[in-house]
Amino acid sequence: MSDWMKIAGIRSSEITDEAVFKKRRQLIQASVAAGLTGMIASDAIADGHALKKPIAKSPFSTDEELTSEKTATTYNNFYELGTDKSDPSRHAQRLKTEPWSVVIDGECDNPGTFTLEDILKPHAIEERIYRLRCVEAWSMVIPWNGFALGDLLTRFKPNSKAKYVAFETLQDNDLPGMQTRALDWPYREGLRIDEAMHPLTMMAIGMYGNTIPNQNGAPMRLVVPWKYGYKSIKSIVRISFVEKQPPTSWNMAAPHEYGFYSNVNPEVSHPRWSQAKERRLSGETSGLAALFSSKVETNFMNGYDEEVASLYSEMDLKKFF
Ligand SMILES: Nc1nc2c(c(=O)[nH]1)N[C@H]1C(S)=C(S)[C@@H](COP(=O)(O)O)O[C@H]1N2
Ligand SMILES: [Mo]
Repeated sequence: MSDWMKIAGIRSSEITDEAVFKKRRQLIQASVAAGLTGMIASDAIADGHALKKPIAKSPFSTDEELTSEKTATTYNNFYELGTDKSDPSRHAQRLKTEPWSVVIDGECDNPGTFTLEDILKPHAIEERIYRLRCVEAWSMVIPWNGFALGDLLTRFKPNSKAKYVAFETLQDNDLPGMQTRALDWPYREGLRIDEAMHPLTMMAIGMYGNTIPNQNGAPMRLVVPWKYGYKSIKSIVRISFVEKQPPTSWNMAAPHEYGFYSNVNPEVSHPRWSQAKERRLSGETSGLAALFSSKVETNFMNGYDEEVASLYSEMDLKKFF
């Protein structure tokens, strides 16, 4: 049994059948339509299966060809471990993930410092095959294992002042990248509370059915599939409910290039390159081969616009990029 299943208290015999996730899909669709995203967690849990059993494959999954596990674990962005794509896997063992604790603070009724087990144990783990589209115009298709971030956040009872959620990565000066000024450490990211609560937003603790490797953000990282990859912050040690839009690492580094929203948008170019297409690192493409792989059109919101468009109906997405 893989570690993440142990951590989440799952027995391999508890894999649920197709009917269960079809039902969950209906629930989620109904809730999204009704704008009741905050209620999804309790509905699914009350349904009896979500608390203890993994759902084999989420209905949110894409059926595109998977990126090979080798590519997904050796071609990475994780600046704390170095800026080269091969640095994170080369220096992976320098990230110490045990013991791990997570601080939950800010505008909520149940703040505290929690062990990893406290954080993960109540959650059913499912597989979601999501594309992750990097702002550097490449993308991968990865089977992530995890659960909806909203299911975690609601446990801490955010109050009415919690308009945003801020996240921070581990800061450890022994990590090779942190001895440089590549970014202003710690790595920081943030979401508006409705984005954080959206059922597509995932806390991942595994990939390809295995515990998530250090270079991919062990022991837990976000995956926000309709936003550029840098929003999917790795190795999270702090989650803060805040009233004002929090500072985020790439936005602080270059505000004209990286906005707070960072929604995948082929119509809003990065000032130095187009975002209209992406190189799909599928199958075994890795390293140099990736540079020569063919380009595919980039979809608005990475193809999730039907699910997330309502979050932005009042906004000019060219201004709030
Ligand atoms: N802490 C931290 N999280 C991070 C990054 C980083 O440098 N540090 N890079 C981001 C970027 S730019 C991308 S594209 C994705 C890459 O995730 P992957 O290596 O698992 O594919 O992680 C994101 N999360
Ligand atoms: Mo990225």
